[in-house]
Amino acid sequence: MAQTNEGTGDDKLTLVIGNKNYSSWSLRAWLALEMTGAPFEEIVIPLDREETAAAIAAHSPSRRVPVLKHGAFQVWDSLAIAEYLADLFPAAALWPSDRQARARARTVTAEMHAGFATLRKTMPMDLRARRALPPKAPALDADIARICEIWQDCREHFGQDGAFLFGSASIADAFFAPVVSRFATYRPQLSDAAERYVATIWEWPAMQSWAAAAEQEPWHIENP
Ligand SMILES: N[C@@H](CCC(=O)N[C@@H](CS)C(=O)NCC(=O)O)C(=O)O
Repeated sequence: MAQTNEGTGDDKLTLVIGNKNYSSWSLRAWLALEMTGAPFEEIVIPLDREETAAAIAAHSPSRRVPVLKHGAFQVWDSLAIAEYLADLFPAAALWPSDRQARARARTVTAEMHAGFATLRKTMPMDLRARRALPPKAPALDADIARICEIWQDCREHFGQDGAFLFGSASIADAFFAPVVSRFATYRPQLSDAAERYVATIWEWPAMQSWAAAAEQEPWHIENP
C-alpha cells in the first residue's frame, strides 16, 4: 500500500474509531475532525470482541484506534491526528490563535494525553452508564482535583468570556471531553466552575451527536 497521498489526488478522510460508548481516545480525534467541518467517513470497530484485534489491525499499524486515513496516508494516535488536522485545516483554528494561549492549550492537552492513569483505570468511559463513584483513594482525588484546576486556570486566564477552555472550542476541549463523560457516569463532587464546564461540553453539538450515536449502539461491554 502506498504510504502517502501526495500527488495522488485522493484527499478522502476516513476516521477509524472504537465504539462510541466506550472509546475515549476515539472521541478526542472525532471531535477534532468534526471541528474542521470537513466531510469524512467513519468506520466503527466494536471493542473487546473476538474479532476486534484483527479488525483494528486491518487499518492501524499501532493496533489501536483511532486512526485517520487521508487517502492512502495514515495517522494514528489521537494527538497526532489532532495536530495533523490543525495543519491541514488552518482556517478551522483548532488551536487558539494567540501564541501563549496555544502553548497552554498544547500543554494541558499533552498533560491529558500522557497522564491521569488512575482516573482512566478506575473510571473507564461508559457514556450511557450511571455508576457509583469508585472507593475514595488519594490518587483518584488528586487526578480529579488536578483536572478541575486545569479547567479553572484555562478559563480564568485564556477563556476570553467564552464557555470553552480557550474561549471557543479547541483541541484542548476535545481532549477533556471523555473526562466530562466519565464525570457524568460517576458523579464526583465538583466545584461550580467545573460543573459549568461539564455542562458546556455536554451541550456542545458535536458532543451531543457523539452521545446520541453511543446511545443507539447495540454493543455492551461488561467491564470496560
Ligand atoms: N495513545 C493512543 C491510545 C489509543 C488506544 O489505546 N485505543 C484503544 C481504544 S480506546 C484501543 O485501540 N484498544 C485496542 C483494543 O481494544 O483492542 C491514542 O491517543 O490514540
